[in-house]
Amino acid sequence: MTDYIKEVKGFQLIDSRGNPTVGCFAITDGGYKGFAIVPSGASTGVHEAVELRDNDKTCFLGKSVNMAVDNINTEINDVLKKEKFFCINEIDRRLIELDGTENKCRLGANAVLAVSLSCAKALSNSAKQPLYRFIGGENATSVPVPMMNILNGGAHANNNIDIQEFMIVPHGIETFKRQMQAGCEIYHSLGKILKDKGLSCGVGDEGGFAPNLQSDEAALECICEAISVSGYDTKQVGIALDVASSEWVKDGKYVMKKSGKTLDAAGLCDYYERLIGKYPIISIEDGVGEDDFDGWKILTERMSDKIRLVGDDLFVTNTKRLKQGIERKIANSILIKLNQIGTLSETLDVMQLAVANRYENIVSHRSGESEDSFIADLAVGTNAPFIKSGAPARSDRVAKYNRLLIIESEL
Ligand code: 2PG
Ligand code: MG
Repeated sequence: MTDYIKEVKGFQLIDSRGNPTVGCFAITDGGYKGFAIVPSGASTGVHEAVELRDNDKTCFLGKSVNMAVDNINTEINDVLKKEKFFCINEIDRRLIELDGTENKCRLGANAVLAVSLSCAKALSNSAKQPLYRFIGGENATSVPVPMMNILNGGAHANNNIDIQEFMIVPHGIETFKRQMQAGCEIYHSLGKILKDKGLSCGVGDEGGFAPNLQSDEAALECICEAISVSGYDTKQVGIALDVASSEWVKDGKYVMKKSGKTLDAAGLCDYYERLIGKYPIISIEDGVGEDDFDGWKILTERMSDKIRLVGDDLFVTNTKRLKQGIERKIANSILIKLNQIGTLSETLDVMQLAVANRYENIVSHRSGESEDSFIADLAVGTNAPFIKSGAPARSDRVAKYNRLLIIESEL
């Protein structure tokens, strides 16, 4: 590659929740551009890379990101301008060095990631390659199955449901195009079922419905009904849950605030086993808390031969955390979120480590998103078997699915 990054320029933009976020333009010497907007989580893991916010209560309720944007426009831009970078690994390595902290809190993981992703896009444009090819080369051949979040609870919705995400997974249907069709049809069926019951059809942060229901199990009942009235069976369409239980941890127990239940890790596993026996659940994410390694051991020993056990807050897209998990033989899948670690290269490293150890990669959006569809190309570039990007509705969510529809037609 002969082209190099000439300049980066940061902006404060707005995310899908109405909060400020960081956007960045990168321009190569040859005039090719790349643009990226970083996402932001609500149920963030304590071990994630840190996004820099101004904490000025008079501005966007403390959430403005002017310092992160300034870091791009001064320190980072100065370095990139002075030292010519032709390749994304080198850029990421230099950004990590420049930040100098373990969790990117000095420059801000939001600043660092915006630069990393926009530079990757600029270099891929310069190489005249689609982004997924730039990431994965000729090996990038498969489109992931979508995990579509059609009912929201937990920290993502103002309702009485404790489980954060109820996702439908059309894993028994061929082609992404048909999988999306099934997702949309089931989403609308669910909306109708809720409406007919006189329940709210308002949505949560990720576009899924957010009704008040009798229980979390009632949500599963409604979803199964929606799958069936849409003409699909449970071999074609399964269910994935992100229980996001790190949010429930209190004094060594799991307190489901909304329903008022308190359980220990073994009790939670009993609960999940009962649900798995009754519903077509194929995957549970963050079944126990991010630092509850004993709980993860129980969960893994009891359920890893039956379903996917996904570590999100547990692994935070971090090679060191995944290595610990591999050594302890806990979980069997990993959620991949670029902003948990802060650069493209580190994300690719952890995905490789996962594959080498037979953990499945599930590429993921954040609950605060934008029109940026980078993760669609990331999933194809790495042949990830799954992507979760929220409901098959709302532009911030479908931007990724639409990109995958286009990529599938190219492949
Ligand atoms: C999760 C994500 C995305 P958040 O927990 O998996 O669905 O939520 O971005 O709020 O951490
Ligand atoms: Mg999660």
